[in-house]
Amino acid sequence: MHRLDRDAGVPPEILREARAKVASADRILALTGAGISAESGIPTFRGAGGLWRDYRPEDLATPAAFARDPRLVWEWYEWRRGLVAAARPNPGHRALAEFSLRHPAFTTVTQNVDGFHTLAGSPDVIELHGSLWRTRCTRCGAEREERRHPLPELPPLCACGGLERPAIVWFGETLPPAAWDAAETAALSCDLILVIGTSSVVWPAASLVPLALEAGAAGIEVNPDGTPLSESLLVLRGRAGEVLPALLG
Ligand code: BJW
Ligand code: ZN
Repeated sequence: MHRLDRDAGVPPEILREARAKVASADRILALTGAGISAESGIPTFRGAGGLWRDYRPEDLATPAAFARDPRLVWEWYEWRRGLVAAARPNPGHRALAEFSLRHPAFTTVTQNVDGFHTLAGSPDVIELHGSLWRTRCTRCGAEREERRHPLPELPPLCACGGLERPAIVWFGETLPPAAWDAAETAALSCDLILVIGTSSVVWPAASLVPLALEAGAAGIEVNPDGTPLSESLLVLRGRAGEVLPALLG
């Protein structure tokens, strides 16, 4: 039996059952959310200590908010870019990266914008909600990588003179079509979906889970709290940084 059983805080028989599902699955899809970066010190969106407790999300993460006050929205993103720049991937990200390098039929789909999966070494990460490290021009649409922090000017300007925005998917916006297509294809063809550190309330990302289950996949949830999808998944109730090394190691 795996040595990390007790450390992960998950009942050994549940962990055994979950490890058997991993061992028997050919194609695995991991869908991650803010909870996997919590142990890196990055606040999640919802729940205690949630990022938006002092800010209403609709004041910041919508196209209308940006049109009204681009500087305020950029200041919020600059704060978050600083938090992420000073933090590092944790054992949860690393367990996924190490496992996916050993299993080529492993796909990582993330709702996170922090880039930690790639930094931990996961190949070909599908970013559904964009990245803190890219900007898009609101005039000409040009996207570019921007890793500097702090930014020399707020809001940043494109070479065309247009205002740049974070290349992040805000409420009411559609997901990047190529990323969504790849995620949907992976969901429809996987044998096992791992649902890690997400409250599973934001759509369409959360819809990947029923899509995979209805196509015949098994499902495992890694989360210290319950979610609307917990009932249809094998639940490993614990923190990703502890559970994932025990599950995938
Ligand atoms: C741990 C842990 C540890 C803690 N280990 N776990 C009604 C009204 C208006 C809109 C809608 C509506 N109903 C549906 C919609 C659509 C909307 C939506 O889903 N809203 C819901 C909130 C209701 N969706 C959209 O608008 C999407 N677009 C769309 O639908 O387009 C079609 C359309 C077009 C035109 C009109 C209408 C529709 C776009 C969604 C974009 C989401 N963007 C955000 C913010 C981006 C800004 C930014 O990052 O700066 O993405 S929202 C925010 O939530 C962020 C996240 O990626 C996303 C998901 O959150 P996540 O990752 O699940 O985090 P949390 O905090 O919710 O949960 C953390 C979990 O971790 C918890 O469960 C903890 O227990 C757990 N945890 N510690 C493991 N150590
Ligand atoms: Zn431009």
